[in-house]
Amino acid sequence: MKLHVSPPAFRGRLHDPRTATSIGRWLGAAFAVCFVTGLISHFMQHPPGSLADDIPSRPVWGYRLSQGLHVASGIAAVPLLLAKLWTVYPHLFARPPLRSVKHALERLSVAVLVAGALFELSTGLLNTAQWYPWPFSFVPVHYAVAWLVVGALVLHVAVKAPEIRAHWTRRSSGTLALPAQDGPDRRSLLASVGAAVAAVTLTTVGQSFTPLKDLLLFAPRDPDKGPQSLPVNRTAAAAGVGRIADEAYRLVVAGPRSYTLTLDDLRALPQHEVELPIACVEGWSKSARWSGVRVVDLLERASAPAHARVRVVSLQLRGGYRVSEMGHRHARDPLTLLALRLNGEELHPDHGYPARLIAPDRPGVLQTKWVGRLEVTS
Ligand SMILES: Nc1nc2c(c(=O)[nH]1)N[C@H]1C(S)=C(S)[C@@H](COP(=O)(O)O)O[C@H]1N2
Ligand SMILES: [Mo]
Repeated sequence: MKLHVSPPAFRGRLHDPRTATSIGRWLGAAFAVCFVTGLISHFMQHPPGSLADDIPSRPVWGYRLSQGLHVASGIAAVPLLLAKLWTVYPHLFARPPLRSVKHALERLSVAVLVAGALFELSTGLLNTAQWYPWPFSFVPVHYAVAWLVVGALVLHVAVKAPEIRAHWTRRSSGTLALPAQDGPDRRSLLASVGAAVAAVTLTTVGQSFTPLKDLLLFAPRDPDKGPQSLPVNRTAAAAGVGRIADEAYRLVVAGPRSYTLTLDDLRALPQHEVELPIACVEGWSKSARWSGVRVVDLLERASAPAHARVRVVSLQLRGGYRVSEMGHRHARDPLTLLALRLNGEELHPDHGYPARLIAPDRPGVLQTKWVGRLEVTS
């Protein structure tokens, strides 16, 4: 007796190549933006070797825009990916499942693409919520899998080039059986996907694009919440520094001519005011008014050479963000301050009392708080 199982029948245009291509190009665009801005963020945080000196310190909002786009395009990709998977899932039931070596390789690349894309979007999304329910370290893994996804995506687009070309030229070919006209069903599917993308974007993008902050609904961070109206990622208590006593505080500037300043010495130096954002890699961003001493003034006093880099060291004893490095463009920028005040008041302990770094066009993780030492490095 022969057992006959017939695969489910999928008819209708919502599962056809034209719908898949329509959604796919928006998904592809979201992934492209996400990948490029991810690379920008990666290189600004971990510049390889001599590249550290090429990182620009302007425009001041550069990293804020780039990282805002990274998180927004990742969030927009979620409904797009779900819609795309729904459109193409009948292919999972196509028989025979494997037709040739070439077909098997193509299926394998799609499996890598789908798994990698789901991994990147879910880990990225949980990261914006500062929730790390996994045993590996987020940044290197998120970065490595991004390359895997992009490789599989390029392969996928190459394999599907005939379908994509047929869609763009609106030519119906016999083998691909693309309907020449769009039907109302397809239009309403695409409109719903577009509405979903608009909804998730508008209700989250306010965390970095403050004019839309009143629409925040799902965004994990409200840019207005926090001491001195500025969010905090790691509090003084969590960092183990608590409130640093004024009398005990010293700033050491280590260079060709090293020196040490007390808090009163720092307050007596020329103070400057700047308006600069904290742009956290996790997607929130907020501008504030900072005042303090120019880092370039502190470096000149130590006779630092013009091309010197600077290592900024926190009084925090443990944790990945206690040290940050700065190329000479950031170190010499007149907007780069060792800030003592925020929005007209002394820094709150959670914002780095008594002194924190604030520099233009710089990822939030590198805006070191509770600074105790500036080291001139060559
Ligand atoms: N020493 C130290 N500095 C730090 C951090 C930290 O954990 N330790 N967190 C960084 C991160 S991730 C961000 S986004 C900003 C947050 O700055 P805020 O608390 O002033 O808003 O501080 C940065 N500076
Ligand atoms: Mo951050």
